[in-house]
Amino acid sequence: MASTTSSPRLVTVAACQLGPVHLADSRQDVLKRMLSLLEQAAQQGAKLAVFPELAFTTFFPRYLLEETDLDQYFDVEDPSKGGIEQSPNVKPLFDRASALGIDVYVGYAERSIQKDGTHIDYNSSVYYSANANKIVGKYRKVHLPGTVEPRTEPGAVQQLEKRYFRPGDLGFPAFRAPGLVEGALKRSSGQYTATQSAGKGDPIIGMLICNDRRWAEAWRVYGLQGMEILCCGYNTTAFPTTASGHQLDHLTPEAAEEMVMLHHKLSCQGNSYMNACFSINVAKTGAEDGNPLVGGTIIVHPLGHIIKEAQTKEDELVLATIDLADCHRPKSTVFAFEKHRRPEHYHPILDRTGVIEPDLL
Ligand code: CDV
Repeated sequence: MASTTSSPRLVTVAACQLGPVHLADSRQDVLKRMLSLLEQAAQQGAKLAVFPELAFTTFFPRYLLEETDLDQYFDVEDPSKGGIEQSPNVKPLFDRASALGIDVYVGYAERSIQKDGTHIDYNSSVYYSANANKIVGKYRKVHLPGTVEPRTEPGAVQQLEKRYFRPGDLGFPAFRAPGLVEGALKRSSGQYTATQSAGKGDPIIGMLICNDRRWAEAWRVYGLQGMEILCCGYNTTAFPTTASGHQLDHLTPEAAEEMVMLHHKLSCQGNSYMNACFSINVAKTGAEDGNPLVGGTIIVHPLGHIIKEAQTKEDELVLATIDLADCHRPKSTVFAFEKHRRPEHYHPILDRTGVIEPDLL
């Protein structure tokens, strides 16, 4: 697809898909796999490596666990001791990223220690900048699927994110990633109006986690901050379930997986198009202890097409060189929000959560 006429802002990005992580796999082994993907990405010129949701462990919300069994899955963030970058489970990834000059998005289970010593748990991601040598972005998953109480029907699949995590409290904060593209306009470069500097600064990044990618509102809040790259890691069950946690019995496993893949791609492609941004959507995939997760790691263009797609359900690097200038034409034409949006008619989006149907005739 041809670039727009604005100057190219090229960056090579890597979606670091992970194959299954089983209950018996040690944190160290998983970290080794992630480091290997990071090395390969850097060798091939990538400046950004995106890992899945809850990357370091199996997708534990599928199990009903006691508090003591849960602890092992979390990384503790204690303001008095430092954040996730101090965790021995994670630090080597960021140290290596700094040495290789490659940024990292990674999902993890966050145990946030409060002033009174209690903790709140979140399903989180951070963006580590190699250029800044620190975390420059943080996100806590807002849309938590599943139930608080375990489903009781025989054979039901559990999805206990609502039990283990609190909904994210940070909103959808876009941020700029320094050093990702060459020649980015800086505040110190001079006085520019917002129109003059639009699309010329350091890349604007947004982060979502798994189920969030299905919610247009989340993308739009980032879109309204000029997001150019959306990073999203996921663990998505390879079959759609009913409200009671059962597989749809009229579908073969193949048809079920095809449907899950369709909805995943529709969400990523549609929302990338409607917000004129690239998106890097990265799976943890394969069967974790017999529990199938869909693959479908994709890098999507602002015009909605898939640039690159994973071919396996294993650890796999999906690499693409993207031109952020490609966001510019749709952002200044069909999706020039300032010209065409009509927020005076969007009240129901803020005023209600669920559906209110028109009165019966
Ligand atoms: N980890 C997830 O958020 N998974 C959900 C499943 C449960 C539907 C998803 O939206 O992919």
